[in-house]
Amino acid sequence: HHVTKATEEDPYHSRLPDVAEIRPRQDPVVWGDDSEKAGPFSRKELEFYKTNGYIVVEGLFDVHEIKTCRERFTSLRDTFEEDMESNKQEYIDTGKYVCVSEPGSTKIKSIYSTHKFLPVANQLSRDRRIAGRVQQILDSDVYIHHSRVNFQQAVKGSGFYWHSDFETWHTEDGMPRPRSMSCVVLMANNLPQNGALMVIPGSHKHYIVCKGETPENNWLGSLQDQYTGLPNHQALSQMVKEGGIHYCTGEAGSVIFFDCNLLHGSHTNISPWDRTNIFLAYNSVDNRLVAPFGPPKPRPEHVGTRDPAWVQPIIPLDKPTEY
Ligand code: 6CS
Ligand code: FE
Repeated sequence: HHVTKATEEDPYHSRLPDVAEIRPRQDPVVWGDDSEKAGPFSRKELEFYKTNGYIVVEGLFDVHEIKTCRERFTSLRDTFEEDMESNKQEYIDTGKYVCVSEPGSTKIKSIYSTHKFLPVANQLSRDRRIAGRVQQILDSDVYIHHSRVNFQQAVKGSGFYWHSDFETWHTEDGMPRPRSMSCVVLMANNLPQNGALMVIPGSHKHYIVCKGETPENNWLGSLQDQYTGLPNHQALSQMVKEGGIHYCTGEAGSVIFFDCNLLHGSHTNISPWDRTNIFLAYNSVDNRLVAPFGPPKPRPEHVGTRDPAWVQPIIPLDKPTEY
């Protein structure tokens, strides 16, 4: 009976041994008072975001800015890839960056925490074109929950199965409410052919309680390939029946903004074109992490920051100097 009690107290409780269900979302998507919303997003764009759970803004960054950022990211990747290959590792923690390979390979899938140590990434995370829009949607000051450069490399990129980020962030990181969102800055053209992000429009209005307890130290493997906290076939069918599946395609320089509880995924990149993106997860300062709602031990700093220095409000940057 402890199990029933936990779900009643926590509207977003997930990963019990025997509960799989779809619950209504208990919180807003666009926060604050609609009538007073001024900012970079128009009313119409906010309405689209509220209904669909995502929006793509084309050409938010120009080609020169993106080229500079992409070169920095790929040279960082190439440095670590040499280490991965020579040491036959699938995981590198330098004390600053954390690099994760594709499952069963030494090709780099993601590099975490670039916003903390790489100047271009730090400025991107604070750029007003992004941070101003995030503040508008979340109606508060914000900080970065985690960041990663996702390399969906040509031929080798493996993608991710359908999931809600918030399901993991709530259960494993102790994020109280879905007052959080992500921005994906496209560093290469994203096409269906090279594994563009897929979303299920409208799915963010439902909370899918996933069956199955979280294994110990789940986080490590889950960054390569997620097996826990996944919607079952029935939930997936229902969400797709209601909202369909949309490819968030766009040219380099476009930005995808999406709600933390939107179901999304991507498939294998067997094309000859790299798909390089930076993923920035923002959280409201009024929604900082507490103890995890699932397993007792929270995930490490690079996936859910608790460092007092990094949970401070971002001050939007108007004139980036690094790109
Ligand atoms: O680990 C995270 O925080 C994010 N990444 C994955 C693969 N799943 C959960 C969440 O989206
Ligand atoms: Fe995700």
